[in-house]
Amino acid sequence: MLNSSNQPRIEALESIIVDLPTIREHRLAMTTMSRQTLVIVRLRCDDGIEGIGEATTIGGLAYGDQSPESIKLTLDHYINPLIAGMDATSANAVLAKVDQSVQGNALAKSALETALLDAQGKRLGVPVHALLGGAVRHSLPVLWTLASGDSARDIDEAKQLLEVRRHNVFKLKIGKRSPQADIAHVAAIKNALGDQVEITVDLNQAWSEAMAARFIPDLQAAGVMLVEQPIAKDNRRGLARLAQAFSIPIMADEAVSTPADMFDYASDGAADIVALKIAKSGGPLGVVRTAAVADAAGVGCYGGTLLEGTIGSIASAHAFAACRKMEWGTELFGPLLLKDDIVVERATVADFELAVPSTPGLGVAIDEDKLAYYRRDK
Ligand code: MUC
Ligand code: MG
Repeated sequence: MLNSSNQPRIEALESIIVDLPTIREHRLAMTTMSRQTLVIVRLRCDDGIEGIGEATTIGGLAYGDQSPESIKLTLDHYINPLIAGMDATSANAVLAKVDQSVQGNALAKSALETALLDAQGKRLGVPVHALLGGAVRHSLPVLWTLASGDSARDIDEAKQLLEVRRHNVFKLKIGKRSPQADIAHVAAIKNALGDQVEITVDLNQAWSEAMAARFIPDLQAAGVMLVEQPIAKDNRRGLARLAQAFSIPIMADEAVSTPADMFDYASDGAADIVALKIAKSGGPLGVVRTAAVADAAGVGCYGGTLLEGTIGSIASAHAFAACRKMEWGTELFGPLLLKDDIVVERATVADFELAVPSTPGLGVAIDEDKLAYYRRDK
C-alpha cells in the first residue's frame, strides 16, 4: 500500500446513529416513514483534521439489505481497525484496502469515502468536487417527492412549492395501491398542476412485468415524464423489454449500483436513464465511475437520493456536479423532508436549484448541540 511516512494518518473513525423526525409521513411502496435515521461518521486524522460523512437507508431493512445498525457495526468493528494508521490523503488506497476485507456494505463505504474526501478537501483548501476533477455545474435542479398518501394534500403541497419557486418537478411514489388507484392519483395531480410542472413516478419494484406492460401506457397518457424502477431489480431482461417497448423513458434505480451493473444494463439496453446515488456506489468516487460508463453507453444520468440529510446530500451534490452529464436533474431534497438536522447550515433549494458549496471539503459543519440532542445513544 502507498504510505509515505510524512503523510497525515487516520487516527480513528467514530459512527453515531441519529434519529430525526420528518415534516410529514412519507409513503413509499415498501414502507411509510415518519423519521429518518442518519449514521454520521467522524474521521479523525493525526494532522488535527476531521472529515465527516453520512450514510442513510429507508425504513430500516425495508428498502435494502443494510440497516443503520448494520452500517454502524460494519464501520466500528470491521472498518475502523482496518484503516487506523493508514495514509489519510488517499481515499482510493483506503477504499481498496477496505474492499479486500469487507464485501458489499456500500452504504458504510460511502460514509467513509465521503469523510476521507471532506478531510482531504479541508487539508488542501479545495471543495470536494475539485478532488473529483472539478465541477461541470455549480448548482443542481432538485425535484420534490409527493408521498403524503393523499392526492388533495399532495396537490396543495406541490402548489405551495411551485409558488415559492422551490420545485417544479415532482416525483410520485406509487405501487402501494392498485394500479388503477395509482393512475387516478397521478392523473389528478398532473391535471391540477398542468404544464408548468413535470411529473415522474417511482414504483420501487412494485409491479410485475405484465402489470408494467399493461399500465405504463396509462402513465404515459396521464402525462408522466419518466418511470423509475417499475419491476424487480433482478429482472434485467424484463426492464430491457419495457425500455424497448415504450417511448416513455425507463429509469433504473435499485437495479444499478456499480459500474459493472451499469455495463450490464447498458449492454442489454435495459435502461434509458440511471439514478446515481453515493449510497449505492460506495461514495462520490463510485458515482463518477458509474456515470462514466452510463455516459459512454448513451444512458442518461439522474442524481438520486437515499433520503440523506445535509451531509450526505451535499456529498452527493459534489459528485453530481463533477459528472460530465446530469441531464435528468436531481432529487436531493432529503434535508427538506427533515424537521431538523445536525448541521450548522442546512441545505436549501431556491429558484428550483441547490447550490454546490465551493468552500473547502464538503462545506458543511456539524452542530454539536444538535448532534448531542438527536443522537440515539445519549
Ligand atoms: C428511491 O427509490 O428513489 C428517493 C426519493 C424518495 O422519496 O425515496 C428515494 C428512494
Ligand atoms: Mg427510486
